[in-house]
Amino acid sequence: MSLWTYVNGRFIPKEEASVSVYDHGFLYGDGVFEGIRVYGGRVFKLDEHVQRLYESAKSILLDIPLPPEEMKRVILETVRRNGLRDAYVRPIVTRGPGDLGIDPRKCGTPTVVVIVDRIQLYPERAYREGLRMVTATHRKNASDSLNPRIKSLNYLNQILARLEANLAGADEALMLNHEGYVCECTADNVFVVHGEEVWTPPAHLGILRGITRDTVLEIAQALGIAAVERTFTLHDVYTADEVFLTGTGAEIGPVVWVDGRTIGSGKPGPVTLRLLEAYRDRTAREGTPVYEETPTAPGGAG
Ligand code: PXG
Repeated sequence: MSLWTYVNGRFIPKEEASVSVYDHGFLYGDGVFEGIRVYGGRVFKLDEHVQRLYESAKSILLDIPLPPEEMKRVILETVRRNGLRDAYVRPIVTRGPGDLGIDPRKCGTPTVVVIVDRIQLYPERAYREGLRMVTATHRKNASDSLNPRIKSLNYLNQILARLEANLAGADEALMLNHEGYVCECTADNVFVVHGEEVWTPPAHLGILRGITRDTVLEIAQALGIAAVERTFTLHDVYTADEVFLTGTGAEIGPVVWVDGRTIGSGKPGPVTLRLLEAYRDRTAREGTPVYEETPTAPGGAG
């Protein structure tokens, strides 16, 4: 059975869902998006993702033509139509169709799309054995050029870094800012463990403030693990006891190798695994219900 995609108020089979080639999202990457997970029939961190979507849009002066509460209803309805209990949701809002010039005043109505599908960011092996990562030569976009806090459709910066990882045969790329401080990976935030402490770069360095990152900081606090936002360099990555990355798709991914250096024991570490277990526990229990609270959902398992 085909999946249904929401496009500007209508539900369309995935294969037929499309937007105009004059859409400025397509022509110029002029738009914003989110990546959300559904676990066991509940949308995890729906409010946080919708809030970030509207903040990204506000920052680029893009008026989303429906209020946030309506967007939440559309997201829930799109998941429901697909009958999935475990899924990945991708809301996208673009400047809409315009002419071939870049002037956004030529764009009439923003395009609103919600895709529901599945995603696997890293192979299963990566979670058992850990990820291998290289530092990209491409630095993060500077905050005063294209602020990485905006989750925009302009992902070339991250894609160029990801290509470097692919060329090196690695699973991920680590990105630094222009001062050489560690920022994040191509679609994930990064954490290092040093002794009793867990560090992650502060948002003002020029990163996307990940919702998984915030959840992990919260979980660490609840578990009595000292987790702090801190500026650090590659040296602190190479000498860490553990390194892991966080993201909606990846959840918590252990990193065991960076630029030829083995991290800690070379295996996923105890702090990473403790946090991952607690994270999975939350995703299994929390979230906004998609369906009436019945034991089985229409359409079967996701
Ligand atoms: N940094 C960047 C640059 C990102 O694009 C994250 C960090 C993690 O944020 P969240 O809120 O997901 O914890 C992202 C997330 C996915 C996926 O499925 C994520 C992103 C883009 C494409 C897919 O995890 N961005």
